[in-house]
Amino acid sequence: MSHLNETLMQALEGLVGKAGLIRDTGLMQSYLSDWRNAYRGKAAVVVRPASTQEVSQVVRLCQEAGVALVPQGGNTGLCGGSIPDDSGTQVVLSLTRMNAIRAIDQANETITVEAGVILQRLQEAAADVGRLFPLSLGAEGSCTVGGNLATNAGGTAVLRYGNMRDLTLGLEVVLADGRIWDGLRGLRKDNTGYDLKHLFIGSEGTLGIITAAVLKLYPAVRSLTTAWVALPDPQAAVDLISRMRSQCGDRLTGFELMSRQSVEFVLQHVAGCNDPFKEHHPWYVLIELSDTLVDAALAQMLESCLSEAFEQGEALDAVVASNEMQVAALWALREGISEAQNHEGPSLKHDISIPVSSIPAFIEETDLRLLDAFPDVRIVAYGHVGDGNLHYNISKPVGTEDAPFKAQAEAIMHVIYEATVAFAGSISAEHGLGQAKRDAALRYKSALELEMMRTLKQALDPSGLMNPGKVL
Ligand code: FAD
Ligand code: 2HG
Ligand code: ZN
Repeated sequence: MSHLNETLMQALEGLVGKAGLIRDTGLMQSYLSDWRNAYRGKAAVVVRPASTQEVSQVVRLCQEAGVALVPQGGNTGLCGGSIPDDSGTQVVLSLTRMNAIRAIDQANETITVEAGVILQRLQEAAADVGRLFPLSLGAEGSCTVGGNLATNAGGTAVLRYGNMRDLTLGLEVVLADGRIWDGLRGLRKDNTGYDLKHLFIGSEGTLGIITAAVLKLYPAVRSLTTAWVALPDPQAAVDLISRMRSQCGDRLTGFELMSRQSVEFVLQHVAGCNDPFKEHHPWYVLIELSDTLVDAALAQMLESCLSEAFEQGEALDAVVASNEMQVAALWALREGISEAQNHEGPSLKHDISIPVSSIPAFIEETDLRLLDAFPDVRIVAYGHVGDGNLHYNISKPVGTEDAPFKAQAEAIMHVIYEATVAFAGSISAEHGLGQAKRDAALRYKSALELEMMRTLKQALDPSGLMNPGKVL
């Protein structure tokens, strides 16, 4: 049963029409839990406006009624940021009907898109005009530009192109009081005071609703070389990426590290994936070199780096993909890890970042501490090593029940986050805080940083109705 007063419900329906309102509890379900089913809430209604004006009116109506809003895109976030609480009083504001590509300016190398555009569609629209939109992540078939912006998403191409913040020139935002801020400027230089767009990027829906963005385009990739390399340890990955960066420069566009355990899960659970090597190795990296030139001699460059790596003992074995199918097969081994880990029961996700140089020591020390305190848990460590970003995830010991493992989640997290902070790292590299890491952030961010964040929240959302309970 809905907890929203009928007058507000009627007003919302009058605004967005029947097609834009979901009241049926059954139809609402996919908006109320996340991809892993780790977070579940209730909502009074799901509203799906189709234009910025409609978003503005929805926000105004909810403000007047004192009703909280939870913005949602593709609902692929990993921290429960898009999931309402269990009061049943909140309104889920889904942006998925706002899915127009508004403009492409080829000379300015920009594309203007609405918040509900699926990332993959944005990549395709860029490709259609011979350009690249470089943000790339496993959920790209269902996550939206609004969610990418609100979480400042990273992914596998940050090494070369940066994260969503780096790819954004302008924003259109509906503020908490319903006013529309038109900041859709396609300027690479604009020093007219505070750069307001950066407040909303990474704010996880707690400061306003992002409705559209002007994003940067890059030249299309015309040559590509992809390799899967076995390594003895994480130090070899750090040495190899350093070698490759200095020899290949910007052509190094992907460098993903995976432990054997991570790959093992994919081989077990993701259909069609095969081990490229006969022997098991402790660590692997997936390397991608790309260039805008058709004939960029990438294969020779890779071969030269790898032969030095073999000489130095950094690499143990390597395969280079020789066609598109093989490239896809190697990426499937990497991108399948999240899904595969779901098949092994509840997973504890720790999306941490530390300086790249500290990765080997972090892994060695944290593995030891963790296994000392929690023998038999399975460490599923992988990530975007060039960004210093590890997904240091934990799966329960084989053959055990979920409940005792879940009861240890806090203590396990404590070991990992204490180590992260000891290595001058961050407890959230690319997934945000949502509801999952809010309390941890309160512990690990400085009092002054929290005070400045609260000041901004108070200034932009004085009644606290924008995604309450998330981030702060
Ligand atoms: P949602 O999950 O719907 O929302 C995420 C947050 O943004 C919520 O707080 C929500 O309230 C807010 N929000 C959504 N839309 C708006 C809006 N228009 N205005 C204001 N706030 C809004 N993330 C990475 O960074 N790198 C990865 O490599 C990566 N890989 C992933 C792989 C898989 C298999 C999965 C399931 C997720 C992965 N993610 C990754 C996490 C997730 O996909 C990204 O965070 C993505 O950017 C979220 O987009 P979304 O549209 O699904 O947002
Ligand atoms: C990735 O890099 C994503 O694959 C997901 O950021 C990480 O599921 C995870 O923990
Ligand atoms: Zn990631």
